[in-house]
Amino acid sequence: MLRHALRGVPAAVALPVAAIALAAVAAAPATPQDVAEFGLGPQLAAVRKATARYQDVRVAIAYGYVSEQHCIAMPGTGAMGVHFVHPERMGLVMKDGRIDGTDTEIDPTQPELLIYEPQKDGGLTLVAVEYYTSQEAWGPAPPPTFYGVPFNDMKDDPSTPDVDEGHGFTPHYDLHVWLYRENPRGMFAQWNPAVSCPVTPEGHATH
Ligand SMILES: [Cu+2]
Repeated sequence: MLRHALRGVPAAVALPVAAIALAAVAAAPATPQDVAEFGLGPQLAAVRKATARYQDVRVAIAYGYVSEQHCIAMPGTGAMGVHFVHPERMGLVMKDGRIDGTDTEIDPTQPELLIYEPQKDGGLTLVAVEYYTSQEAWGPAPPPTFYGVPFNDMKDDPSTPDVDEGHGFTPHYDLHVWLYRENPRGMFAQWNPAVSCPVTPEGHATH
């Protein structure tokens, strides 16, 4: 009993210190503009709290996220980075050579994708979380929202054969939330000019 109580003391002291250290590394808060515009300060804080662990990519992998390998950029507009998908949370299936999903549940604390920016030293820095559902699975209802912020309608445009607006996915709804890298274009924009992909021999980044 006494030993148990003594052992409990250092843990109780250490806990707040660890909490403060975690708060210090948790990056970019929502800009005042985002909070004012959408009034989502507490919701964004909750998502950040639930996803801060994925700043260590090894933790993300342990939780089931899988790298999509390519760093996606739109030169002149910005980049996303390297997507890590969670096959289970998406209900991932392949359809006509594209990624499709059968799961329509959207849980803000359990994003279907995480996005990392490759670093010069080979490391990966978490920059955003992303929510996803396939349009076919979702059905004719209005697009899903993140606390009222509507998802983007994403599908390949057959009239631009050299660009894949669907990014390898079948038609889907998605929303990026730039919780870990402040985005000058806004918290929920598709592309972030403050994120970059490494220059490849073929040119600047892939799409
Ligand atoms: Cu993306």
